[in-house]
Amino acid sequence: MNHRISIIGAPTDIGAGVRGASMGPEALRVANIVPVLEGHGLEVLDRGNLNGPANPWQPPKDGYRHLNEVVAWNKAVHEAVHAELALGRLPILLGGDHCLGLGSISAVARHCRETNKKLRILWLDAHADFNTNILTPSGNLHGMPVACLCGHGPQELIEIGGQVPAISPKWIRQIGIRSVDAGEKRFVHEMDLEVFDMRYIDEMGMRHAMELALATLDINTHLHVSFDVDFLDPDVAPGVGTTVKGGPTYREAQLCMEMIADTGRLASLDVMELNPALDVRNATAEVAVDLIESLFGKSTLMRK
Ligand code: HAR
Ligand code: MN
Ligand code: MN
Ligand code: MN
Repeated sequence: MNHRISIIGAPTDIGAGVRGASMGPEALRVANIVPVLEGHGLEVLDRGNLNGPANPWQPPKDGYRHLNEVVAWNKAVHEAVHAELALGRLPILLGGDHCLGLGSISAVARHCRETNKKLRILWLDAHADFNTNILTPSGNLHGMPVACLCGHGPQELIEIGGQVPAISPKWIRQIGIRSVDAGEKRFVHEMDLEVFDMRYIDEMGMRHAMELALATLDINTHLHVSFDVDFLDPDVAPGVGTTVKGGPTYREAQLCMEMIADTGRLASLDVMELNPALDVRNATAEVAVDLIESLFGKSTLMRK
């Protein structure tokens, strides 16, 4: 794995239906994300925070809330993430709400085209984030980034990566899903997304889900993890805007991260949707940093 890490903060809640994810980057810093990674021998550069428009808190227009502002933030994220990849570094995007996964992953996809790499995306989330302006019950763009990446969304958003669609649905594995809207569910099936939902994890176990999600990676694969903190059960992670009961336990999430670390292929990461306004003494930020530590190779005594 690349040991040169760049932290990029994107302090906005522009795509969310609840305010507060804009404070996520600072809460992760307060939870010691930089020294914890440095403690594992990684070289960490904190690039500070990106800038973008304020949240005007308006109702949706044509099924999209704050589209212009979401485009501006995603352009900033796209350029920042791409610049770090071009320098040969491993970007960690600190969100911010999950609409920014579009800017981040479109940058990763562009970098993979430029360097002839295969791309595998692990989408760790309670939600499929596969809505369109027709299907969405809310107009919130954090419910749409996966559809946008696959080419289904407003032109000014889907073209940010320079190629439409930015990715193929075949490159994605969704894990932990347990809240999908009715129309969104039909669209997930139509596009044939590979989803390891909570029912699958209950029946088959996290180990088996991850074995399949990580199958067929090779030396030429760029592995991107988009970690929506609401992936976790609300008992361990209350500090998110859209909690959904019945998520992975602390240990199930650790196993997920440990198995990703074991591949040695992790090359970029998003940490999204942390909402300090809803957290309890920064506990969710601390759990997120714990899990990130495992993702970067903290191991138990059983392994080297
Ligand atoms: N599916 C719902 C909607 O589109 C809720 C989406 C919530 N998304 C996130 N990110 N919190 O996963 O409004
Ligand atoms: Mn999400
Ligand atoms: Mn979510
Ligand atoms: Mn440690």
